[in-house]
Amino acid sequence: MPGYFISFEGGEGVGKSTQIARLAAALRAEGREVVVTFEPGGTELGHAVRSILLTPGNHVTARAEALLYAADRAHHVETVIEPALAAGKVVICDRYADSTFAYQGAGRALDPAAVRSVMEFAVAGRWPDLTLLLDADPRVGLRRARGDGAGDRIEAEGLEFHDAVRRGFLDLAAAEPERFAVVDASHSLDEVTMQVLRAVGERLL
Ligand code: Z5A
Repeated sequence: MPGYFISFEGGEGVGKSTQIARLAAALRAEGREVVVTFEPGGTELGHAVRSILLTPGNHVTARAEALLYAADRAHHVETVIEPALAAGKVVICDRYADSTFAYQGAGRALDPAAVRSVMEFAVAGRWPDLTLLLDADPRVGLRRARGDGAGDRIEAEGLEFHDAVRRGFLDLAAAEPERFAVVDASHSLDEVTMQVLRAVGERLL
């Protein structure tokens, strides 16, 4: 069976990790080999980069931030994603290049062409076969993700930032409807799972 690459995207607390675990279980029950991974941090190097990027109080400029996410991704693609796809596995990745377009491009207002060129270099031609965008008002997601706390360095940004990120994701989905499936993540966990399974079932052979 050929490998298949699925990414999950969306704002904080939209339910990506929960839905990924459910999708992986459903695919394994059908006999598929599944690798679940994430960014930033799906490798040893990524773990170190993640800690720089998300520790509250760290000063990281916007361009440096984009490049650190890109470095994590380049290493992750080459050492985890490509080998798993070559072995015919389904790879499910919690966040990928679209997060950089949305957070650093739209959220930090970096030059979109520059961000795209860095992303092309980082992913080396590997784009997801399917991207599930879990979409919800940031107020819903942040409440779920933060609980009572202030969250990590990026969660702690204001609502204006998270609204721009959401618009960024929706613009990406509108520009590439053949790759994206947009799921309304404001519904209950089970309803969201049904939408996810339907979208994957329609595309994954
Ligand atoms: N970032 C970036 O800026 N640029 C990049 O290129 C990349 C990332 C790759 C990574 O954070 C941060 O890095 C992220 C973007 C930035 N910004 N922040 N912060 P992360 O990996 O630590 O976290 P995250 O990806 O934002 O995910 P999350 O906050 O952990 O949430 P989630 O995985 O989407 O949700 P969850 O853990 O499945 O659910 C959260 C809670 O909500 C949990 O208690 C669930 O039970 C509950 N939940 C989920 N769905 C529902 C529904 N439908 N109803 C009710 N309750 C629900």
